[in-house]
Amino acid sequence: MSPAVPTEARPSAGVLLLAGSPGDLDVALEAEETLNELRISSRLRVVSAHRTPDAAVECARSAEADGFGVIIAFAGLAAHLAGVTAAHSLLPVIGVPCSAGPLQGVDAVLATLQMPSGTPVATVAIDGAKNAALLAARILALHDPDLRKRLDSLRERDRERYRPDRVEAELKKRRKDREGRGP
Ligand code: C2R
Repeated sequence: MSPAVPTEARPSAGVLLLAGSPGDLDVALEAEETLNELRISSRLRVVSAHRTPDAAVECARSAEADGFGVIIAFAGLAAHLAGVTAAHSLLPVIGVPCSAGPLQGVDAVLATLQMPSGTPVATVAIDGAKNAALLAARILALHDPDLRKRLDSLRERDRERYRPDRVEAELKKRRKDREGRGP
């Protein structure tokens, strides 16, 4: 049986980042940072399925021809951007529900998650920009062995932070701080 993951090297496609409003940009920039760390090219645009529907549809339709392999859509409130994007592209779409308004993302997480059958959106946590970028990277890494290595090193670096001796040192420091504060 042939392997499921091709082993030949191919340059990785980029990631298209779509934010529903300038208010979502801080979350979107966190994803951009992670993609930069992994040396994955990306383009960040603000488009809205509600306010600029033609531009949103155009972005989704041209994304594949523009060299993107995954789309990440960031939106809060009644978040339709990821769903509309998935309706107009066959690329994998990851939805990031953004914390906004009185419900702080609970509305957006349901809107992004509860897609009707036939139009898939992979939904991450509220403001889960880093995981969205890492998930996009894992998808692209299926066809890019070098990217796979970079992902592996990044994960190793993250794991370092939770090494038992480091966690133990943190525990000691916190105990000391609490003692210092008195009863
Ligand atoms: P403003 O702060 O600009 O009023 O936006 C945005 O993602 C933002 O979180 C408030 C929230 O409205 C969201 N929005 C959507 C869409 N367009 C804008 N959910 C969409 O296309 O789904």
